[in-house]
Amino acid sequence: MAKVKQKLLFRTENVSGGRTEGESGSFEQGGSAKRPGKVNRVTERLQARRKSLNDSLEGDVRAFLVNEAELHTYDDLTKVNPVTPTTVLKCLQARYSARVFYTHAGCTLVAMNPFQPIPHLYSLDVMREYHTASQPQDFKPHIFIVAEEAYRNVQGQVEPVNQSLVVSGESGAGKTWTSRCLMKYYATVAASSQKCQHTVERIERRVLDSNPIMEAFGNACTLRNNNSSRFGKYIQLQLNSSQLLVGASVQTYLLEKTRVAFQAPNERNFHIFYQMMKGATEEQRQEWEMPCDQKFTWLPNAEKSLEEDCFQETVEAMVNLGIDAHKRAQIFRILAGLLQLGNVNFSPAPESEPCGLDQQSKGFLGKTAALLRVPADELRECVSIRTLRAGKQSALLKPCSQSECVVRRDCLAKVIYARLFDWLVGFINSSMCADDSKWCNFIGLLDVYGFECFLLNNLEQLCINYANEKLQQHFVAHYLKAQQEEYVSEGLQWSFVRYQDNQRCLDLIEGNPTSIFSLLNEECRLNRASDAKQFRERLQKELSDNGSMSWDKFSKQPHFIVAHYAGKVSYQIEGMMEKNKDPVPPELLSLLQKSEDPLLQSLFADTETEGKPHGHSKVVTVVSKFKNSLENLMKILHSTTPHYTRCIKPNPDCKPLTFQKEEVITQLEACGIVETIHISAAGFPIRVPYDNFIQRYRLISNTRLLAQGAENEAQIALGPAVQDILNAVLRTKSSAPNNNNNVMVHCGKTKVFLTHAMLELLEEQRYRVLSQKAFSIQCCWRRHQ
Ligand code: AD9
Ligand code: MG
Repeated sequence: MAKVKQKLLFRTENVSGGRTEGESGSFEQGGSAKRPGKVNRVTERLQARRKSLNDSLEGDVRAFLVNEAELHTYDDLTKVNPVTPTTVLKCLQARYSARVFYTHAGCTLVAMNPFQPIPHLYSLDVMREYHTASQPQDFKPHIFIVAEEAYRNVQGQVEPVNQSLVVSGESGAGKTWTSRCLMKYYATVAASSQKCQHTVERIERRVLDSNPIMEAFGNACTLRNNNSSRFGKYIQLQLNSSQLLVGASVQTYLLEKTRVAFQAPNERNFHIFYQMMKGATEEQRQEWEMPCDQKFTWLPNAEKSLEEDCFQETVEAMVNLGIDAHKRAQIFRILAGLLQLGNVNFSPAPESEPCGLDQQSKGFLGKTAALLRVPADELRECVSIRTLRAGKQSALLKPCSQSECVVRRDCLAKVIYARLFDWLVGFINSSMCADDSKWCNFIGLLDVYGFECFLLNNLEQLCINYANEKLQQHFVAHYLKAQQEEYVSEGLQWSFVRYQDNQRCLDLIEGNPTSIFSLLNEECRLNRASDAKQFRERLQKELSDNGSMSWDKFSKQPHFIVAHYAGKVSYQIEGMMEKNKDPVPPELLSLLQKSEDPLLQSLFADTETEGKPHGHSKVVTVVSKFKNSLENLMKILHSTTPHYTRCIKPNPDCKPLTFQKEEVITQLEACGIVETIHISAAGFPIRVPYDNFIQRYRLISNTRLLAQGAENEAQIALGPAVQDILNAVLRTKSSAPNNNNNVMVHCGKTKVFLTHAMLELLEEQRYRVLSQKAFSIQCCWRRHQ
């Protein structure tokens, strides 16, 4: 007997409910999920363990819900039962160990980065397999399923529907890699026309060749990724009525132009500079004043050898896109000029005099001027003397301090690089874009920077995280729709799911009339000296009733904290207003407009150089521009059918095939997978096929399986037995007040849908029945003694 008792106690300890405290309130009948009325000892123990159960499911309930040995076989994370961050993590880990890198998560695809080439995973044969399959969804999860689904959807059953593939994830997770993979897929499967082979081939080539160019100019080696994209990108692949790729257009977002003049320790400048330094011919070296042994301040860590340093590949791509030799020479000469500019240093001078330049700096300034085709003395004057305009005619010249000279020098480099990048994007577009009459639908690929939270965060991170909030809102709306469809197909009602949306956080950042952005813009428009403390006080006064904002009481620097869906981020206010204004001294713009280099001149041709009278300048701020471009992007996304791919970086050191749990769970949170799980938990996260359910709980009602039917008729065949069991359980708690059992269980067409609370009730009742049986056996045994 002692043995039996011990076993039963063990069972009680291991009965699990798995619901976290917060979730119980998310049901429509709020109180129903909480256990009202008399709480017996078993329930107490169950409740005490409830929180930890989510993290560590143990014993036979886990065995009943999740079969650990088979976790790697789960192709869809939402089918892991129950869906909790821990079970999802274990499933991903099991799959990663089994070298399976793609897993569905409902309507999302999770892509784990293997950090090493996986032979044959992306071969032409595999592409063909997915493309020609009658049901690609039945194949193993793969980025090609998403690609193919979007491709088939474009045709639409009723009318064609544009598609968007949104690829997100943190730096180094594999977004750009995935986007390239998708582009190759379409360039292959959408290019089979025999008739216009020549044009199609050319356009495919151009579309693919846009990648090395944009990566050379927009990517850099950072601490997180050797080939980190320093801009966001949305590329539209244009398809004609026969589903052939006939063109493409690309839109970029928020290039990190500061990198031209500032590289964090152990990071590098944009790849193109290193490519030039390593790949230049002797003749080019002479022209660019770039001997092999020349050290450039803005070219740190040049000794590091990367596969991205291939100049020849970039040049070939430029040739294929139609950038002729003359234009290429102009582009590279301008870039060489920027490198020279970085070596110009200023020495302090008395207040009434311009800063000095030593012999070396004079030399570099001269080379810069020659390469940019501007007069050297004017260049020197522009970076070291400010022109103050009091009225229309009079102008006052004021020498800049040493630090002001550095700011102006860096500003010159940044504005030239940013405009050159935009020009390149424009050129690429003109070279790839098809005539409106030639295409009718598109598949859009979005490769944007993921959520960022560093030790110090400023305007760049605020913009990036704001973009992620927007995308998350879009994703949640889309995910809920997909969930709703699943519920409806199982014959369930939908109104039970309540979830927390991120509208409040978005209102805080971009809302009208008062938000962080609006206050920031107002400060910039007032054109007064930027005062971080004053700005923080305004934020505190005007936005403190928004619960998404808080303050770091202990910080000496003026900061504010925003509670994003992916976590809290503390933003530095110091420097934020200046970054938002992003001013370019008019003297610099005038100088560049006078350049004898036609390309450089054209980059600034439309720019207004005369400053408006003090206090009335209409500043188009960084956040206004970004908000506008993001709103346009959201409009496009809303008008398309979205497909989400979440890339996950399994370890911070980019080591091949290494899975670190903490690293992964943080990203699952940041990319919204955990949020998705919470949403799914707000409904009926435990879904048990009828026969499994009956096998485990039949002893509760002594039900007999009177009817046996075909599997697809589960509801008819097994429904009464399931109902018997549920009735038996629900009878035991029918005396409880506020008890609406409808929200705890639903019988779908093939499965029973349970809340965690209902699972607890079932387990509790099962335990009671087992205890009673054990007790009867004990009595019986004693009587026979
Ligand atoms: V960043 O935000 O631009 O800094 P990404 O774009 O998310 O970042 P990227 O695509 O550049 O990351 O991937 C980083 C590296 O991971 C690549 O250079 C590859 O070496 C590696 N990678 C990514 N995905 C795969 C894959 N499916 N197979 C093999 C991969 N290697
Ligand atoms: Mg990238």
